[in-house]
Amino acid sequence: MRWLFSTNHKDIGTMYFIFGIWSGLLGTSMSLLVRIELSQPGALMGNDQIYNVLVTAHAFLMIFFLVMPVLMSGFGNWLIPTLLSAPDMAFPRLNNMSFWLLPPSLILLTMSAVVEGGVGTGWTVYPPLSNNIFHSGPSVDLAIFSLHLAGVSSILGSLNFITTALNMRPAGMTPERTPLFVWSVAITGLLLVLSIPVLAAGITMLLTDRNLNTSFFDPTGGGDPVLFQHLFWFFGHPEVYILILPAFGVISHVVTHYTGKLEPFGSLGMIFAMLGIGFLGFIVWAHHMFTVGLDVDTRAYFTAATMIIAIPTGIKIFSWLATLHGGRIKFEVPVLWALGFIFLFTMGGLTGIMLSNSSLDIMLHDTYYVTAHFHYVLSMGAVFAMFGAVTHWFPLITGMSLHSRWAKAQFYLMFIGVNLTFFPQHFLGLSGMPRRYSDYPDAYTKWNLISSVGSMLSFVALLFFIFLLWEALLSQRSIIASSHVPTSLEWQESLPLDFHNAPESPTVTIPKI
Ligand code: HAS
Ligand code: CU
Repeated sequence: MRWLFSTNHKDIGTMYFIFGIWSGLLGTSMSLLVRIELSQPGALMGNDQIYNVLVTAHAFLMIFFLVMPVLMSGFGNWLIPTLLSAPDMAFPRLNNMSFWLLPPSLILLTMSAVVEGGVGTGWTVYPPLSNNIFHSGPSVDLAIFSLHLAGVSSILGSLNFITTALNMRPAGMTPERTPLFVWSVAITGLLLVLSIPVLAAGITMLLTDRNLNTSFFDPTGGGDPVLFQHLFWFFGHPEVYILILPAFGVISHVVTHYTGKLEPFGSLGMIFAMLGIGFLGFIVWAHHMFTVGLDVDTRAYFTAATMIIAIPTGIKIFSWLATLHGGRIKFEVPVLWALGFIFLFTMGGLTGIMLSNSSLDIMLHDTYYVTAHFHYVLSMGAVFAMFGAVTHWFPLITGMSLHSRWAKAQFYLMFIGVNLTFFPQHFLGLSGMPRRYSDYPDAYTKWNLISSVGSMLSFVALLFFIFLLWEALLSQRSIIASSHVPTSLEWQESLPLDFHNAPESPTVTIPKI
């Protein structure tokens, strides 16, 4: 059991993976219950609070306990020291502590769902629904403490990644030569350090409103519930870029690797694009609040500022396409995930641009159109990148390789499943079906049924993927025969011995993994 206390970046990365897989499965089971409830009109659970608790826990689990731990912390831990050829993270013991703050946070979250009525507020925890009148009992308090712990974990992890990226680069690896995944995680860390404290403030004020008779968000005491929305979304919007930036880093590496190119197209432009997305992410938050009664000038500003994000994001998309262009593409399974990512993330991005129009958003807000938008950028963006990363770096991490043909079949199954699930939700949203309800008029039945069937298909694909991981570990297929991704040990041994003390030299090679 000593590895539990390990300060080694690979051990800690692996612990994040195991943790993320576990909470991802829990989150998936909740999404399936949601889709079963919605597969036909009428009540299945017969309890709307339970339905809302499932929706809330699903979002928290997927965001804070699957995508962030796996994509940022898991792959960040495995790859960043390796890409920098550094011996470990800058603060190895802090690294272990960042991880170990998460299990208690997850325990608090699961407790919040099972004690008393559970948290049925949605992941946005808006008061007045989340105050002690509409959510009496300890559930919301437990969820707040869970977020506090996860927040501390994220801040400490971010400081570690930022410091490692700044200080542990080998001589000669100038910032613009630093690999894009390292940049993406460092920028994500910066976003977290700047945004989490604002969430912490908001939920702490909610905690005191609930328990200590303050009235920050209570108009009868001179407070304002809209203040909570501002605090939440000042965190919440950067958070969505926190989920997608490490995915961007992964996609850059995957498309470069399998096109046989030495570096991605427009590497410097991509660095600035990510910095631009990170900065703009902080000045667009009220596009989530167009219906609260913002004046028309404020709405015009937030619409315009939001649309500008299409430019740096477009730079990313077109740089990946340019990297693929003219390359000898080796169609292994990670490329399929990357191509799927580029196509479907762009679709999700375009519906985001639609939603950024405040006039349209007043109609579309809180409908399934929003649900479709964010699942395209998350389930087919962040999660596709995660699959891309797992399939690409599986040999590096385990020394074994996945069954290539079956893995391709698994991709196509998942691709069909998620599109079947989420594409119809655009139609439901455009015809006015609100999100976060457990029932709907008969007119919405067809697309809901198709969506539910899609979710079952995705679940089968997920089980297939777990089988693939198991099969690969069992098969002991050597990576030498079937893949050209070196293990990290091989990679480190292939470095020149004096790499760390090399004089500043423009010819230093960027590790290409
Ligand atoms: Fe979003 C709601 C707008 C990106 C996640 N988003 C959400 C929610 C989540 C989420 C989770 O303005 C729901 C939160 C909740 O629970 O309520 N989003 C955008 C915009 C972008 C965007 C403009 N979102 C993301 C990413 C996410 C994410 C990335 C996570 C991974 N989003 C919104 C808005 C809402 C919203 C509104 C609130 C809706 C409501 O009512 O609640 C952009 O970053 C997307 C940029 C990407 C592209 C594609 C590639 C660019 C190319 C360049 C050319 C394109 C141009 C545009 C010039 C644009 C290829 C042309 C325009 C056309 C329409 C053709
Ligand atoms: Cu946003």
